[in-house]
Amino acid sequence: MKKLVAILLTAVMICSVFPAVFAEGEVPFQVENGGFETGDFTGWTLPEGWPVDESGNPLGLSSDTTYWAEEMPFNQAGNYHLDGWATTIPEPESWHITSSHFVLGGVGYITVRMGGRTAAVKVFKADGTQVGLFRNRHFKDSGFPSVKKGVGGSWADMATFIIDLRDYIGEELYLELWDEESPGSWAQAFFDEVVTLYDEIPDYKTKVDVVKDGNSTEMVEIPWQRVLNVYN
Ligand SMILES: [Ca+2]
Ligand SMILES: [Ca+2]
Repeated sequence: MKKLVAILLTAVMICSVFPAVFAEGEVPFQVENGGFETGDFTGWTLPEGWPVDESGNPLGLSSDTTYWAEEMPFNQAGNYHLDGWATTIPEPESWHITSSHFVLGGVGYITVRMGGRTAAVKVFKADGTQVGLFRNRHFKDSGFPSVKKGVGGSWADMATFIIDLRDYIGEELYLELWDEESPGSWAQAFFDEVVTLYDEIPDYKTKVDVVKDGNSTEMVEIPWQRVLNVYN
């Protein structure tokens, strides 16, 4: 009996650590390679003409956790993120990449880390109908080099944004990660950790990412935040 209980407990633990990532059909609940942890663009579609290195590999992924002499934090998750600078695409220009298709499961919320003034996430139905536009509203060019809330600003550091897609639960969707065209400085975008399946609504009021502050050894919090749909 004890053994049976132990087996059942183990099964429950495995299920909670590794939630089902495949829908009933072929299309999974989670976008492929949402955190770029393959170290390449597996699962993502790049536009024609995207810059490549001398071996023909697309540019744009970085494993740097900080930038500049002040060691500003990117708030990268894992070992890689998508880095606008690393694409080598000139700053005044716009770019985007397209995710694999997913079926929106769970509670209908997704999260994306984004930084840079012109970062945005667009959401589409499988037939190409756009249903969402969610812009980074974390960018703030003051208080350099601190990213501490209420004291510093936000530049290439990514915050985790919670996107409410409950209207589309059960539907097949895909995302585009955008560096939107815009005049002026900091027309850059940085992305990581696209998660499209949650079994519980992430509590954006309490969740934070913790990073080492710019030019400091102090650990500071980057709060998760809700981002509203501005597509119409
Ligand atoms: Ca990552
Ligand atoms: Ca740009």
